[in-house]
Amino acid sequence: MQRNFQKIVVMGLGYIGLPTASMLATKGHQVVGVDVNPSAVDTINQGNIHIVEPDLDILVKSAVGSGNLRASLQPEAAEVFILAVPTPFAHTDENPKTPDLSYVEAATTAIAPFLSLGNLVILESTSPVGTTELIRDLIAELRPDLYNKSNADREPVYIAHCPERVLPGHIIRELVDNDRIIGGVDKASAEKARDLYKSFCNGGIFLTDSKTAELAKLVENSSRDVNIAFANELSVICDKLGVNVWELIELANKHPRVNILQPGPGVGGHCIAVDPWFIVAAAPDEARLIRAAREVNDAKPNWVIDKVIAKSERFKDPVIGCLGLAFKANIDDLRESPAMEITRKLIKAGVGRVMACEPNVHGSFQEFPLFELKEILKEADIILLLVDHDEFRHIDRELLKEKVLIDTRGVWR
Ligand code: SAJ
Repeated sequence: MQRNFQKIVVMGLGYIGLPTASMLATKGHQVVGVDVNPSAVDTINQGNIHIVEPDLDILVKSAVGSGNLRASLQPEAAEVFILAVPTPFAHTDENPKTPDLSYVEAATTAIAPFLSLGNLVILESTSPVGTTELIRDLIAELRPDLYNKSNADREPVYIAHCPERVLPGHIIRELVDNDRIIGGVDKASAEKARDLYKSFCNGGIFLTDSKTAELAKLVENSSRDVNIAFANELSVICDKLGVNVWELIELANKHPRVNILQPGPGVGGHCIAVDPWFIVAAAPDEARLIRAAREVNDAKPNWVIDKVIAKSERFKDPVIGCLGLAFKANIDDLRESPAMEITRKLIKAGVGRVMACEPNVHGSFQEFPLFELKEILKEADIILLLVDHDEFRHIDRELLKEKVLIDTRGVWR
């Protein structure tokens, strides 16, 4: 039977926090979602969303409409606290690829005054090994009263890591269906967190310690990164040898034990392009393959740019149409996007007139002008397909006949 927690505070209402908070609310929990962005808080309280993700609008509307979800700028007392805040790079001078835990620390500091014995604190953010223990230590430092010897026979503050695993574009389904790993700073913490996830998760729930859970998440994304790097390396080799990489991969994948992923313009997003570096930062001499894969994937945008420059040479005043800016198909997320990097660098290089199009970005976009697809199809000499959005898959091939095509996603193979 489902145990109802008295109140759940979710810190961070982004791509993970908002779906999780809404899902918990639709399962009958009282949820307060907290974010530092006042406009996001207002939007959510009106039952609307500030990010693009299929079906999230319906979920948020229903969660807010039921009265079980409300958004706020401030945390408050609750039984459960879920931290779903960003863990980006620190961008220090000596090492630009070290993890920045300042958002995790700020969220922990913000909830600390509201914590009571018996509360459960869950870290969902993808984090370097040791972060959950760091949260425990920070809480102990900020709230020594909770760790008094006189509390020895009372319930402790439970602390666990339950790394998010959902795929942008399929978040709502994966939130329910995916298996989850929960790592506690002790066994009781992991068990307590399991009760919460059981209330909405149909997948298996597997308990371990917090460090193993942290590394498991980093390893999942690194495994995908290494596999994409293999595909990207193949695309460069194939280009040199005059072989169609898309056909090659399709044929190689007919082998029962081969499953090569797809090449692209590089690897983007705030996860796969970031998380492997957390392993490299922790074990720089040992993580050789993981680092090499990152380097292969990070080199791909410049390789694409060189291709565009080479193709531009035959035009006096080339017009280059860049199709897509998001980091992958059918989403609006521009974070760490290779398509953005390529477009930006092409503009800076002054190769020609660059016309970019991103159908999922609505409203203001300051950095450079955006164009409608049909304008680009009319004016561009070179069409550079950077993201396999549905809109681009359905382009009438007749309209492309006279163009130079550079297809980084194999849509027009
Ligand atoms: N990509 C390729 N070729 C492929 C697959 C992906 O070039 O064959 C590129 C995409 O275009 C994109 C990047 O890789 O630029 C990452 O896209 P993705 O769809 O592989 O992954 P994300 O970043 O959207 O989500 C990943 C997922 N992790 C894994 O699949 C192991 C997701 O389950 C995680 O929850 C998410 O990272 C996260 O938040 O950590």
